[in-house]
Amino acid sequence: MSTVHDTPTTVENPVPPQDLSGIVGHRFIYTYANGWQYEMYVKNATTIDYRIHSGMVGGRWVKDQEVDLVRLADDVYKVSWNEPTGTSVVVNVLPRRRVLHGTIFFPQWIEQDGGKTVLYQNDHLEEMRAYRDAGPTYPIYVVPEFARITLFEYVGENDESVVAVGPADLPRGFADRTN
Ligand code: FER
Repeated sequence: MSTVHDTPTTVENPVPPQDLSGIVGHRFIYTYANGWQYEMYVKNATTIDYRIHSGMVGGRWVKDQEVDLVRLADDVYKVSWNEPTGTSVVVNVLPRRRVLHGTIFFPQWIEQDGGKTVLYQNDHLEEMRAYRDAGPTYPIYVVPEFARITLFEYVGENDESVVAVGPADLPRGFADRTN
């Protein structure tokens, strides 16, 4: 997490310094402007675990989702991925500012019946891919929202105990803890 200014980028080298230590190994909980509450654990530079505490698909949880994670600038990270359900997600995270912006791109079958994805996805991967392939996919339901990060903490990399149970099986008030 460099605090000095980065060297300007060029056409020949458009990639800014990729120090991901300000987000890798961290867990954060955030509430979108539409009221949906999410928790993300950046397990390592290519993998997240997450739980959805409330909202359209509240109760859903996922481990070992492969993502693309980059640092755009000081305190600005972007996480992008595509789910086995067909949903695509792009999340911009500004940890020190406690600002986050997510854009979720839901296929139409989830807008129509999101409950089919409210489960521990890892036990249903083939089922989710079958729903994805059956559709309907279009029109995509795009949900772009800002969120406030209410908890941001370092818990270490590759710790399978950080996200180990579903949202319903957490201690009462777990997602309300702030720092
Ligand atoms: C997020 C927005 C959406 C997020 C995950 C999703 C972990 C996943 C959506 C889905 O597949 O249902 O901020 O963070």
